[in-house]
Amino acid sequence: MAAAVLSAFPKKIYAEEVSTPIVLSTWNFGLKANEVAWDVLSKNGKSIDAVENGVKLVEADPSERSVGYGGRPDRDGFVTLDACIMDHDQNIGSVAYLQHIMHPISVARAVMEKTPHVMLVGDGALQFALKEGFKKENLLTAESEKEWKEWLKTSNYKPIVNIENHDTIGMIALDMHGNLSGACTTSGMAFKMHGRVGDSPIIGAGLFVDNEIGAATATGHGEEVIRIAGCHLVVELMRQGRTPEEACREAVERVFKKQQKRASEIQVGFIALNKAGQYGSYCLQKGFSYAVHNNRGNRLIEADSRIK
Ligand code: SD4
Repeated sequence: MAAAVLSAFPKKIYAEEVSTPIVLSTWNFGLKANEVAWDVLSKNGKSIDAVENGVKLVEADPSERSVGYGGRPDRDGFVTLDACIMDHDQNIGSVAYLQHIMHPISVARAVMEKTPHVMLVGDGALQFALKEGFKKENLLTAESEKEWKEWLKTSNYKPIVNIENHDTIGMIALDMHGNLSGACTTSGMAFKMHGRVGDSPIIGAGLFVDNEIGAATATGHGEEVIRIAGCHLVVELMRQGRTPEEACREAVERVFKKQQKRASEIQVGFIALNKAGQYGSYCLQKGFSYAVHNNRGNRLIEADSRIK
């Protein structure tokens, strides 16, 4: 790695043993997503391909009920998806409130690579996806429909903290070329208002990458992540010399300070990776895990939390 890049970090960071390539992703399902990403990274592949392929596994899995196919619908029974992607060159692409497409992350990548824009939403995003050859599909599974009908009996919107230990998948990776990329994809909060968009497709909120410094991605209550421009904040804190964990902790602390009265009802979790390959995480509520894969293997780590 170039000395110029390393000199941006305090000595204690790069003096530690670091191992690259490396990939990190949110929640328990990050373990299987990391395997796919690792396949790309370990063969000298690009981080942008690693993160796209990694999260696609989860998007296509109907048993994962908070991302892509099989995701829980909004209050009106529509599965609406949010996703974004960012590479080492500050190329960005995003889709929000997209319906009927199994892989919103790949549509986001197509927005990044094939349009003069950075974000497409709703019907425009769908039309673009269809033009690009993506297939129109029904993403509402019988299980999610059943759960939605049950929910309609009370229609009480009360997001559950750490729902089944897997929520949005956010993935950040550093490849053998020293390049960082990230991807983030979700079906959003279950039974949200129709038209609601969370943090996950918003560059700077649910995901941010600066190839000179590091990358971060978020999970949890998107409204709270957007309020503090979460992932941009985490990367900027790393720029100021914080370790990835310190940066995540400071961002979570900002959420906590402003939301103390309802802090026990919300979750926010960040994972971060710096240019030197050092990583870390922090969350508001206990129970958030993330997966890390490097040359030493793939493992799940429980993030430290503000509320114990
Ligand atoms: C959202 N951040 O739509 C996503 C969902 C999530 O835990 O991660 N929930 O707000």
